[in-house]
Amino acid sequence: MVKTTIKTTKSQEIFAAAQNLMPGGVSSPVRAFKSVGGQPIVFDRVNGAYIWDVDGNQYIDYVGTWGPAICGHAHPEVITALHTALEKGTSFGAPCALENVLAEMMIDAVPSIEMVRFVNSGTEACMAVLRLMRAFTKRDKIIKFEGCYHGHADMFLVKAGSGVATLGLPDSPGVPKAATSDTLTAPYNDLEAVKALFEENKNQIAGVILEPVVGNAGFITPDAGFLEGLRELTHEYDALLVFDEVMTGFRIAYGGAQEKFGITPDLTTLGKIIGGGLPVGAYGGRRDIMSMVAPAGSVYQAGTLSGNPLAMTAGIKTLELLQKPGSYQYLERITKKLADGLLKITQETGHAACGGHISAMFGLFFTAGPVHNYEDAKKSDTGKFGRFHRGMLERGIYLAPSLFEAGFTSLAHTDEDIDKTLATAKDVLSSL
Ligand code: HOZ
Repeated sequence: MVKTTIKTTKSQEIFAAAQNLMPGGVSSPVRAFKSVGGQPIVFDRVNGAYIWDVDGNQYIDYVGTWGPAICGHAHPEVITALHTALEKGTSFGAPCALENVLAEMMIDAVPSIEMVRFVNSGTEACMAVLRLMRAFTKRDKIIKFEGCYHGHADMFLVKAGSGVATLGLPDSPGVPKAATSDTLTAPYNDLEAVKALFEENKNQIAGVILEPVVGNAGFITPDAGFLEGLRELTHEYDALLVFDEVMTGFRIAYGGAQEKFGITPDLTTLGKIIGGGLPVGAYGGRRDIMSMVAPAGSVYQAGTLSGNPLAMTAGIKTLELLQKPGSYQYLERITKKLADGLLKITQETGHAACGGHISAMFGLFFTAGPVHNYEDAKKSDTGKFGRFHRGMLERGIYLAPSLFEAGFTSLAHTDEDIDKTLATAKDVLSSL
């Protein structure tokens, strides 16, 4: 481990106390830094592209609270809108006009969405969509891909990405065999494997769910024809296609991966950006399928805080900011500069690496690659990534503390931030 050079006394004290209060000292596993080594940082505040820890150290942030902060943290227009909404209270637990506004914005933006239901997290959205897939098709089996992460519901904890991959966990204890017996898996980007599963399980598969661009096994893009092939196969076998766009929605294009790649799934899950930094999730899709959700139909799903006025407000304002002309051109330009720059530096400093970006999402693997799936991603040098992560952190750059998480940029990241990040990467990679 690289010796700590920044002062992190308060972080250490707070994190040590947290160990006795919360499992592993955290509210979600990846942030415990288990796979990168070293002391996790305890944060105090965020603004724009920056994040400050409790010891007063400032970092350029490429985590963006795991995706929602695409306009930059604490955007003044989001904060002002939230202040106004806050005056009216924090939760109604009843219909609220803001839900209509955000729902209409999502229906206008995302090709597959004709109706939408708000929930409180991406996990909840994926749990609900699975029930709906099964109810609509009257079939129980589903296909997911190795390394894709669809939240922590039992049925999806099979070869899952994100924290499960980060910690190298086997499928989780506490998940009954029965809960996952209908979850079939295939390697990402492998259409033949998907076809074989459909053949072996004729008339039993409700549908295929995937991250159309993977962000939870590192950043992995779909090969040419993969998404098209899935659309054709799901049509051929009368199954549904579901895009989990919790990460990619409103990030890799305003209309998400389905707009970017021109493939329209039957159903879509969303989260992160649509809540502008407040807890939110949503699922939506074809009107005939969504009409089955209670109380319009009989597929039950509910939530006390769903459609919360604060989350709706932050989401609406965030989408309005993203609609401004030039937003996605800017995100593409600065993220390309960062991703291309990082690759060039790895070459110059003699480290085998591969990676890339789409719009405001990027990744870097320490393997010559190419990385088409989770097995390829696992070939990346974990130890080197840990040393790289620590070196960057100690020089003021905060990257996701896991090889198996994508990186995120925002409208607040400047050319200066990218230049500083690249100069720092050169310094760190030269020393590894
Ligand atoms: N699952 C999220 C990232 N893909 C959150 C990770 C964490 O905070 O532990």
